[in-house]
Amino acid sequence: MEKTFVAIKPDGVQRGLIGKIISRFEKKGLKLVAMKFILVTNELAQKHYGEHKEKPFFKNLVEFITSGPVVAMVWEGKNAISTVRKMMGKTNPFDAEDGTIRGDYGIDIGRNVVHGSDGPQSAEKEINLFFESSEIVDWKQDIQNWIYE
Ligand code: IDP
Ligand code: MG
Repeated sequence: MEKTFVAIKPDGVQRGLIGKIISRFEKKGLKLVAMKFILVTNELAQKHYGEHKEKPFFKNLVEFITSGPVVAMVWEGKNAISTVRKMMGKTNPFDAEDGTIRGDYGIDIGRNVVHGSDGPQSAEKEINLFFESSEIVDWKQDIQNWIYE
């Protein structure tokens, strides 16, 4: 099954949205396989957001993501990457549909509450950046027959 990297950003943590956000992924039927509560170092932030290095918002983005704790997670499921992206909504909360995480909880593009990998390559890169392979938990979700045909 596909795995994706998801993070609740410092704004989501500060605003007390950890439980609400995790609950959405749980209710969807995705399986949590790794999770930790961490401060992102400058070095990790630079690597994680490396593709945006030349963008005008890069400096603020790195400052923001290192400004307070984040919840780093790996979720697994059929089409987990695109499922999470759909549940998060568009990057700018203003454009994100109601019912998506960013649509329901955000206003500003620089405070959009969650991160989710945008494809198989970034998922692999991001999971490996944030987690040791020993931290990924291999477990059987007993209700799987009620989530998948
Ligand atoms: P994504 O998070 O939906 O994948 P990306 O384009 O990869 O969006 O951008 C990474 C993060 O950088 C966004 O989630 C957002 O927090 C921030 N960001 C993107 N574009 C802008 C912008 O134009 N101004 C400020 N911040 C931005
Ligand atoms: Mg992205």
